[in-house]
Amino acid sequence: MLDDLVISEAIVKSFMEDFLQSIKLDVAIVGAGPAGLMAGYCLAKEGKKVAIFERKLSVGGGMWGGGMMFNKIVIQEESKRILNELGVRIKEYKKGYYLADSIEATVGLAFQAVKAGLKIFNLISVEDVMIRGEKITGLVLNWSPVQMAKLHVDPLTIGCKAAVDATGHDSELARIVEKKIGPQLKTESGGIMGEKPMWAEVGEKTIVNNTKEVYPGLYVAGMAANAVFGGPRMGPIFGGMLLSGEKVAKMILERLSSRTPE
Ligand code: 48F
Repeated sequence: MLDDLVISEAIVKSFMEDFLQSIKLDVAIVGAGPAGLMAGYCLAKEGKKVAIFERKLSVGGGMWGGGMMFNKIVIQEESKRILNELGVRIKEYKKGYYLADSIEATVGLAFQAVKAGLKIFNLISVEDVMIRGEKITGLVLNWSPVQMAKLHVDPLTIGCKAAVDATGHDSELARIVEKKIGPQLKTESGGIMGEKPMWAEVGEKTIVNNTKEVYPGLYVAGMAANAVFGGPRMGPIFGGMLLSGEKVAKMILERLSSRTPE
């Protein structure tokens, strides 16, 4: 016999345990697109306490939809090894161009990341940051339906040693920092440089270079990196997103390991 109340109790208790575990994180990632998921996968694999907060019901960001809803993605030579490691099948199309099914790539990445220990909180939007001593020390969260319904409900906060803006084209975290404290980002102008027109060849290279710390404690990865530092967009080629997620994880791991214990 199944008791409906036990089902409810199991869900509420276990969610609360997860949430309490995430009140103090090593790394908080915002956005569960390919860059955020890849960063989370790499950090979780190294045993870091890491969670992603994702506004939508689904993870995967812009990867599900392939190009113009044709659900295939293209990746290049340099990122083949990542899909191989994740167990996502790829097929050579022409020399240097590889194809994957966008659904398989999205679920494969998300599944491996969760199995590695990444905690994903969906339906939660990050609406602000906490800054102490000129450094990001935490994020301000609210339920996405609260934002959508424009309800006047105060948010809650979580703490982190490092935060990743993986919010895609909108680069929402960097934008919040710019809005709240002025042009103090580590860009040429101090503000958000803005994304440039589509150019896959250049965009895929700059996205990795632009994956950096943009304000103390805040890193940008994926499309947000090009939006903040002024690189081009690149459409349905996803290798750069994965490489950017991998790079930001590596940078944060180095930073965390060089820190004196708190
Ligand atoms: O847009 P998205 O997939 O970012 P990405 O990982 O990948 C970009 C590609 O999809 C594509 C491209 C390929 O060439 O250019 O655009 O850089 O995923 C970003 C995720 O962040 C969530 C959003 O719902 C999406 O799933 N997001 C954005 N703002 C917030 C957020 C926020 N304030 N709080 C929580 N989630």
